[in-house]
Amino acid sequence: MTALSFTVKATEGKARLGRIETAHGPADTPIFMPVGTAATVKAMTPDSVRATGAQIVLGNTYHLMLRPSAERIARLGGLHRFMGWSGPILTDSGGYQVMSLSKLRKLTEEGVTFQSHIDGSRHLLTPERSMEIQDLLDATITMAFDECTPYPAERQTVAESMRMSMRWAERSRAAFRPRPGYGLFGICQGGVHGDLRAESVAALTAIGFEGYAVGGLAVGEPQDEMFRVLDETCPLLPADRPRYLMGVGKPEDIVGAVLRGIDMFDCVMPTRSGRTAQGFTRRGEVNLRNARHRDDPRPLDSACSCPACTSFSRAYLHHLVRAEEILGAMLLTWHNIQYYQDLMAGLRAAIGEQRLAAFVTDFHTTRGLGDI
Ligand code: PRF
Ligand code: ZN
Repeated sequence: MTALSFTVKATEGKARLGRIETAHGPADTPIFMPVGTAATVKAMTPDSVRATGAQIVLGNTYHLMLRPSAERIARLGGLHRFMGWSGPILTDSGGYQVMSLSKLRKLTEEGVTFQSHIDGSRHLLTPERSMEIQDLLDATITMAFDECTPYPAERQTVAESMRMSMRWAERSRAAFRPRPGYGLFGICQGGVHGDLRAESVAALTAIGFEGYAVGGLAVGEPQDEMFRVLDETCPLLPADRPRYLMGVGKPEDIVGAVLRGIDMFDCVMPTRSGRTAQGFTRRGEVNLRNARHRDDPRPLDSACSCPACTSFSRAYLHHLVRAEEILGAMLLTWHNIQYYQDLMAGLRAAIGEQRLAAFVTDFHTTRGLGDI
């Protein structure tokens, strides 16, 4: 076995049904990967994450290097054993989280120096150190070290940032230790500029990666801008490698991106909003804190098979949220991840049966009806 492999099983338009085979098992695409930043998908046990149908979870270089450290996790047998998740793990490379979370950061050609948001300690993250950390964590899928260009930005700033990320991509490839069933993904940058995106894809494909991510999107640009960038970028990416849209997104963003040829997604939305009383349903999002739920004996989403929906009422979930009971966050997180996994399973089945267009029409129609 060489690096992880990817097979496209069916297509409909630009959408693809595929399978990634890795050292830690398979993953069916289009896939949504729950975020497990600090070696835990917040409020979920690994068994419950698995029960939703999730096949890959995310980890973060930035958080884990600061606490409990990559070296400690390596001594304890790697991230899979440490967090009790035996399936594939994808780790982000750290640069994005440094820019959004740390204080006093300084970016140079070498990498980024920053102060921890936890204790103020100083650290250096370079492409080489990021590869070393992700190797110590035993990440199934390692992400190249990049800079997520802020939005909006001057075209010249976007171009220079993208070109540095491409030099970092080359250093990431050189420092990555290949292993059977593992892989390194490059990350395309270039903001909302089609020609810069094309230059970035050319640089990445010349280096060669097991998969290709589209970074630098979902950073505040309108949805139609994001979709236009995907329209222009996806056709340039190698057809035989998985494509990952980083940090996306809302259900309608995911559906639109699958239609444009994206295979992989991650987002804090289902987990984070589960802790702030937001529940995703087939008829749109509902806030369980709202008083309209307090006497409602019906399930959150009657089409959902999760414990929150099969064992409890909206009134009970409302009560848990209002009383700030931990179970409220647990049940809503479970439900939201289940919703995202059901959406992905629906998309995969539809592509496999060549009825994606009808599936997408129904998806938008049902959401348009609104709750109740
Ligand atoms: N780069 C990396 N991680 C990311 C992004 C990126 O551009 C984004 C952009 N939405 C989310 N996470 N390395
Ligand atoms: Zn549910």
